[in-house]
Amino acid sequence: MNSFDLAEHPHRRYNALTGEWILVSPHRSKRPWQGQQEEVQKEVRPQYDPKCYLCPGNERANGEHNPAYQETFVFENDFGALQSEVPEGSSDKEGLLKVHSERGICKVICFSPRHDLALPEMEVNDIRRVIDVWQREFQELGSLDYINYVQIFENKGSVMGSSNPHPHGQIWAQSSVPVEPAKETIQQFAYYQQHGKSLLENYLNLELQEKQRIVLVTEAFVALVPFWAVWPFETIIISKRHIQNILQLTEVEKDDFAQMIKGLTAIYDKLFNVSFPYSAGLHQSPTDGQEHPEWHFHMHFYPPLLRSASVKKFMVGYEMLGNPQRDITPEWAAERLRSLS
Ligand code: H2U
Ligand code: ZN
Repeated sequence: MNSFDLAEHPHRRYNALTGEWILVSPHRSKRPWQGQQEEVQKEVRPQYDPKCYLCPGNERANGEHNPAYQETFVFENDFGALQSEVPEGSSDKEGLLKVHSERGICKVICFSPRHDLALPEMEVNDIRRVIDVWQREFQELGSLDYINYVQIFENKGSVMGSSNPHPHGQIWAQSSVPVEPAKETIQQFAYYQQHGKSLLENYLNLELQEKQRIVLVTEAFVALVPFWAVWPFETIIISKRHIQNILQLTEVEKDDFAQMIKGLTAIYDKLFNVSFPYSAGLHQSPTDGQEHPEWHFHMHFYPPLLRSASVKKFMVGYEMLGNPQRDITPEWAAERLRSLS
């Protein structure tokens, strides 16, 4: 038998950020690349759609009219999953039936007045305006005393459940730290306690040495396919500087972040020659009044597509019952993405 090779042999990888494991089966992906063989019908959208509830001036479900906004527009989600006024309540029966009331605020952010643009097609300056909005909202929502976490995200594409092609994102801000950032808090905290350094700072240094999983580098950020990626073309944007949240980005870094988001999403669009669907979002320190020196600002991209514009990865079977599994290696995915930059 040959010696163990990450590119050949089945193995488990550890996700240092969540403490979870994934199964990688590289021997199954020895088939030829078929990514770009599909002819995709490009959807042509108007700049303004009179029936779109996000376009300037149009009516929303609650009867309100959007203003004639020129840049970005933020409103409270008319069907928010969270509500700001909820009676306080909790119970715990023998540690088995636990419940507590949850308060929060859900908002929708229109990235642009243009119905036909997605982030990769927007000007860097306009993406920079979206980052300014994220910063402002994080500040405002995070300073409310009952808000302890502000989750900023985007669902792009109907396969991700996005209800409308108009470029938009969401914010869900709430009293509890949701499960994913809570896992990352535990992992980063333990690492910081032990090493006195940010987990992602040390991880990024390793990645910059190994180079194989790097996709795109700017002045202040690095985009890479994480060592422990679950989704075929999953990426993470990590700030080179160890900062806890978006409020600490300088003006120059915000411009650079806009550049990075445009660059990465444009690479994604080239991969299968389609407006690439994903769920993406910022992960940053909780807004619970603590300092959280362990936290390191980053952004995840979780795209579902596997082999073409229509073949997506399913998280079923073993993945629901065991743990996530992938065939193509993160190194191979990174190489594909890098070749498109
Ligand atoms: P998604 O496309 O990611 O689902 O986000 C759109 C959000 O917009 C969705 O959460 C809200 C939905 O509740 N919405 C309004 O707030 N007002 C409307 O008139 C329609 C949709
Ligand atoms: Zn629209």
